[in-house]
Amino acid sequence: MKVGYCAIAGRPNAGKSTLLNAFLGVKLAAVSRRPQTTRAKVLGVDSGPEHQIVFLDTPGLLEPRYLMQRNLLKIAQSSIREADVQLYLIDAGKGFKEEDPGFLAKQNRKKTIIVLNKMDLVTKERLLPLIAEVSGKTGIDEIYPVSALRKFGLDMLRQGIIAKLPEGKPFYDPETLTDQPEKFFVAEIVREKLFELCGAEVPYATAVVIDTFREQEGRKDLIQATVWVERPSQKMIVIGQGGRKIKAVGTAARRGIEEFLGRPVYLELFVKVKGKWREREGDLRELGL
Ligand SMILES: Nc1nc2c(ncn2[C@@H]2O[C@H](COP(=O)(O)OP(=O)(O)OP(=O)(O)O)[C@@H](O)[C@H]2O)c(=O)[nH]1
Ligand SMILES: [Mg+2]
Repeated sequence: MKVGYCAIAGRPNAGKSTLLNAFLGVKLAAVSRRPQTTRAKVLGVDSGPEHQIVFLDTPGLLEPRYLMQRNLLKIAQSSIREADVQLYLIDAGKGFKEEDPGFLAKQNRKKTIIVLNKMDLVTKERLLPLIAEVSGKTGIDEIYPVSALRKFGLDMLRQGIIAKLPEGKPFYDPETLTDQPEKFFVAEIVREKLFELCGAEVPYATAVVIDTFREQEGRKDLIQATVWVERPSQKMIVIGQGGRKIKAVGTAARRGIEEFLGRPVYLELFVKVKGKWREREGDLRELGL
């Protein structure tokens, strides 16, 4: 069997988490229209009769400006180093950016596959010039056009990944989808809804911690989560007029969690302030970042 790790890397918002979900056919990773949604390595296992690809979704690559972003870059880079194959995603609608060669230069070329994602937004005429530009600037000619959202080009890409994997025994049972606990995904679903429903800046200042995750005999599971923000003004935005915003976040998150877990739950959200947590080592550790 062909078995190994495949890191999904690229600039923020390129569609890395969407691609992971598309490969697995399950909504595992948080996706939003805003850049810098993913903050942790998310592992997803794709098993077939003759292959097992262990995908690692990573935070978007960018020049870090504060401590949390530096930590995120380290997470992405360590996944890329560990992996047998690296996918480098480019948003085909936006094209190749000056930063891309810099990020690619640091990586082992032999294990890199370039993925032109969001091809549904690009005309066919743009494809060949784009491929020529990208291969010219990177020297990498393994380039696959796909649409993670519309799910095309994925089978070819999967074959391309498998071809680069070593032979080996599977790491995971074929039924396994991930190694993260349910709690992790529950927190991610809440965070995804904050990204969807709160104003432009606020989601970046939020972290979600699950305080209680309790199965209850004969009743729905109880989940209590704290949404940490950095300033009282952000707390007001997250709570909203008469609590309307947090209620909407809670309802959307509960639906997502129920779909993910396949069972009904009670979800209670609390909003609390922890000043400048994104810049403090200890706070980041406590919040699992
Ligand atoms: N049209 C189109 N949109 C896409 C495609 N793939 C992803 N998107 C959209 O692009 C946005 C970002 O997607 P994500 O999957 O969160 O991107 P990401 O690379 O994981 O972003 P970070 O985690 O922030 O680095 C979302 O609004 C997606 O719906 C695609 O193939 N076509
Ligand atoms: Mg992501």
